[in-house]
Amino acid sequence: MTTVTYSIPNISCNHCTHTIQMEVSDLAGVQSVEASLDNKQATITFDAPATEDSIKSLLAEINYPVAE
Ligand SMILES: [Cu+2]
Repeated sequence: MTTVTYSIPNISCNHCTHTIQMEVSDLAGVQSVEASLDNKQATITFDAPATEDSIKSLLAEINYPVAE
């Protein structure tokens, strides 16, 4: 199990955090998603088949790209 916190500048309201939590939770292998409006971050716990790349790709697709 891996837990990673991503910085996501596009988070601007509670709808954003809700969308991220719903969409990322649907990815196979993702165990938990905690998105924070205050920090503009999402902390995601996952296992195979999810990977950092697949999570970042999904976030970019739904318009919440991860800041590098
Ligand atoms: Cu929003």
